[in-house]
Amino acid sequence: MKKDIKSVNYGLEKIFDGAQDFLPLMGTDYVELYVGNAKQAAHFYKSAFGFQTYAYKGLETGSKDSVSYVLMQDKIRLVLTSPLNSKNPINDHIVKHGDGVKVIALWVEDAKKSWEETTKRGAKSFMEPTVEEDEHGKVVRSGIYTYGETVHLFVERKDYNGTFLPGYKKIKSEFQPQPVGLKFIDHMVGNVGWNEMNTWVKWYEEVMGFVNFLSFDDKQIHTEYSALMSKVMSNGNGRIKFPINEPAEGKKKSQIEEYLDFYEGAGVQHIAVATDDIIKTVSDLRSRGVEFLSTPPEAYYKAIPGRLEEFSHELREDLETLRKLGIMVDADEEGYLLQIFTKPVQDRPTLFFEIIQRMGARGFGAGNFKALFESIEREQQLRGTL
Ligand code: TYF
Ligand code: FE
Repeated sequence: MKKDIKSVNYGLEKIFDGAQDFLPLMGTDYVELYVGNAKQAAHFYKSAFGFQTYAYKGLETGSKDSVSYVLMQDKIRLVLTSPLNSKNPINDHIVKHGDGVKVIALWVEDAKKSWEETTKRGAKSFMEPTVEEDEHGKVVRSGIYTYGETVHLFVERKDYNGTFLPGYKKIKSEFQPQPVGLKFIDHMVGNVGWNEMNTWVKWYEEVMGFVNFLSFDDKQIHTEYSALMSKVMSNGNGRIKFPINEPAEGKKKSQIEEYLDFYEGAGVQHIAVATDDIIKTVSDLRSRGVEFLSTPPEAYYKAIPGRLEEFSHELREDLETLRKLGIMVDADEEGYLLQIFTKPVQDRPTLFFEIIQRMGARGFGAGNFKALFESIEREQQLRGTL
């Protein structure tokens, strides 16, 4: 496995090397989840994950059909949306998928051009370029479908200085739990159906101008029981990274298959959020009741000093503290990374979160895949889905 990491071609040179990026992305603008009860979900993300109340639309602001709570933590904006009556099509999304990510919104300079460039390359339109205005200026948004019923919105806000988007009002809450140190979205992972990974890799290449940044096949990603394949897509400046997973044949049911069964199709599997103090972040999250996958065995932690030594990296954190918190460590020649995964954050075993701290490494924790998947399989066992 170490050999594979060493031989990695990060691929971004392709875009930097002369070619014009037809879809310049400045970052993730927001992530919107469709949920059954946005008010309660907002409370959970505030009290457990340390998000702060930021903006709102609902009956009080004249929004008769849906309600949205916008939460913020450093650069991360999370929108939680619920329908207010049975006629709203958001219901169909929730009935089919349960709570989950509907929108990955990307921050762009020109939303109209983003829509034109992507639809002319084959993207299916979700929303034609639309201008929304209020006394603070205007926002232009447009959107395209990606895998499953998930969409990418392009958000142009250079002529806007209001709170979030027109139609939302800024709100303050008496209840403001302290942030836990989540900084920005590092990557968001999609699970797609059997043999569909390469279709979506090609789609991100052709439609969005992304490059295949890293790949893992089922020979690398497997346990005794199950397997999966994964390819990481990145935009030109590396700010947007979307790994795409597909299930692979194993002795038992892959976690990707379990996801597809319960989400009833392709969708976002996990949101990885970056912190620069994972020990504090994970300690806080644990004390607030966030549940993480079971911790790797003793033998896993015994092997870490060797892994780091192989690449001549010095671990700045105390290994015993990392072990107690269940934080995993992976290394490559550029540096190391620290990561941990929550259990699913809703009743269906679908969406979960990853907390990641990069100490130079640009990978995705390939050295941890085995320990991680064994931990996921212990959960699958309990659910009777392995
Ligand atoms: O994003 C990644 O690739 C890592 C590892 O089902 C990973 O976080 C890959 C597949 C998966 C869970 C985590
Ligand atoms: Fe990840």
